This record gives sequence, structure tokens and C-alpha cells, in this order.
Amino acid sequence: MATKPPEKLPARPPAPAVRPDDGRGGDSVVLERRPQKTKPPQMFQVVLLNDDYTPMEFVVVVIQEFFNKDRETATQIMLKIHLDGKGVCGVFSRDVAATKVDQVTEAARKNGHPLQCVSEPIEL
Ligand code: TYC
Repeated sequence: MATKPPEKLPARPPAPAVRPDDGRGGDSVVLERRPQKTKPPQMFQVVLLNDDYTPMEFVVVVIQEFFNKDRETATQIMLKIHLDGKGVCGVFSRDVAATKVDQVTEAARKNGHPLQCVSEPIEL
């Protein structure tokens, strides 16, 4: 036996009242600028020191190989170190800087040169 369709549809909940935008920003979203919490990581410059014994050519090759400089730039950096006593070869994160120091020191030692390489935190 078929059921009779209801005579009246059930009452719908009333539509939410939508007020026209009054232009006063009542519903607008405000994005607040929060002070940045994470500081950028400390960076380190890798520095070569001058000495009286390491050949200029060896220093130029080291700067080319480990700091990815072209020959001209590497020569300029080497000459600056030779004249000023030290020079920056690159700026890196802590771990990468430490690896560069190890690689350069090992290459110098293997070749019998006293070349010294250090890393220094960059002050802000
Ligand atoms: N002073 C060295 C020389 O006259 C050259 C040199 C340059 C050495 C840079 C070290 O980091 C250095 N042979």
C-alpha cells in the first residue's frame, strides 16, 4: 500500500538574515603582523691567512677548487691575503664553513704547506 505524500512540505529553517555591507568593515578579516620569532641562522666567513711559504699558485687553486671562484677572482683574493694578511673566501652556514676549513687544511697538509684556514662568525 502506497503512502500518501505529505500535503505540506516541512517548514524550512529561516534563511539567515544577510545585511548589506555597511562599508564599516564589520566582517572584514584583519591580518596582524606578528614579530618574527625565528632568527636567520648565524653565518660564518671562511678566511685564509697569509704565510711566507705556501706558493701563490697553490692558494689560487685552493680558492678555485673549494670556493668555486674563477681564476681571476681567485687570484685577486690570493693577492689581497698576501698583502693584508687575511681574506674572506666565502660565507656559509656553520656546518658548510667547518667542512671548507677541514677540506682546505687537509689539502694544505697533504701538499706540505702551512696554509691556515679559519671560520669566523659574521657579526650583524
Ligand atoms: N705569501 C705567500 C707567498 O708569498 C702567498 C700566500 C698567499 C700564502 C695567500 C698564503 O693565504 C695565503 N708565497
